[in-house]
Amino acid sequence: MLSVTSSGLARTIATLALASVVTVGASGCGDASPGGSSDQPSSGASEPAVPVSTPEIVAEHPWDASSFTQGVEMAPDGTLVVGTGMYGESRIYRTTLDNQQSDSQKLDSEYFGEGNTIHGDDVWQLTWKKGTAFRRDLETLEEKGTVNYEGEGWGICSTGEQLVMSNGSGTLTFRDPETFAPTGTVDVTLGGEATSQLNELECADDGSVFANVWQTDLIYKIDPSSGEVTEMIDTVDAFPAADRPGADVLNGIAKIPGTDHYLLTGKYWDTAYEVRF
Ligand SMILES: [Ca+2]
Repeated sequence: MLSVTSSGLARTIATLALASVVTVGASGCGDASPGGSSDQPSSGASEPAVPVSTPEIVAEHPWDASSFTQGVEMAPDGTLVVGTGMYGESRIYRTTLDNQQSDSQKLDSEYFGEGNTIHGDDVWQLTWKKGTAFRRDLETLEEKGTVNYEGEGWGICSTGEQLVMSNGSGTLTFRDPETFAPTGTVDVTLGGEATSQLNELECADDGSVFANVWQTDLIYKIDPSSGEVTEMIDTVDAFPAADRPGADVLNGIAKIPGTDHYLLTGKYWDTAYEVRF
């Protein structure tokens, strides 16, 4: 997870992923009306397909380019809770859309921070390989306790009733939001094929789960009851890698409550893009 991905590789992977599931391009879908998505691409006889859309950028916000962004979620008060990675640099902090930061809590150097989510008055923050999740107070982000889990921690979101967690594979794990105990799993599939490297997550109001796909410019919209990817959002043209030299991959998705907008950013990005899908 440490490698800095070249934009070329990301584009190639994204292109391959798209080519494998659609038979026509997504061009012409960029002007989709708010909340709308692209038309279903026509499908070949044996080619599975899901709709592909491109995000419409409605605003740009400053982002801390020193943040190896691993998780982003907007709190009810409109502030953002941001978790970052890298050994010795991992932390969690609160920020405004104007990048006014507060409540920064550093992780011990043995931990590589990963995704985070808000559930009630708690924030859950994952770590990559330690099998440790931090439970924090939403108001202060101070640690309230820890729990252990099996495997790696990548991304997490709360549906309000349960937690959904990724671990670098194509399988999502559901967890009890109070105890963090696993309650089930679902294998995520795209056109019937297995997926992998699901990363930062966001639980949407309609019950679907969005997932960044690590090392690509793609976001999957997932039906967590079936595991099926129902739509792909291709950001390659919206956020050209050439516009952010030195930055790493897309990794950060947060809904803006009360709107149909989402915030998208990435590792070492200096901008968070407010978009509609
Ligand atoms: Ca998120």
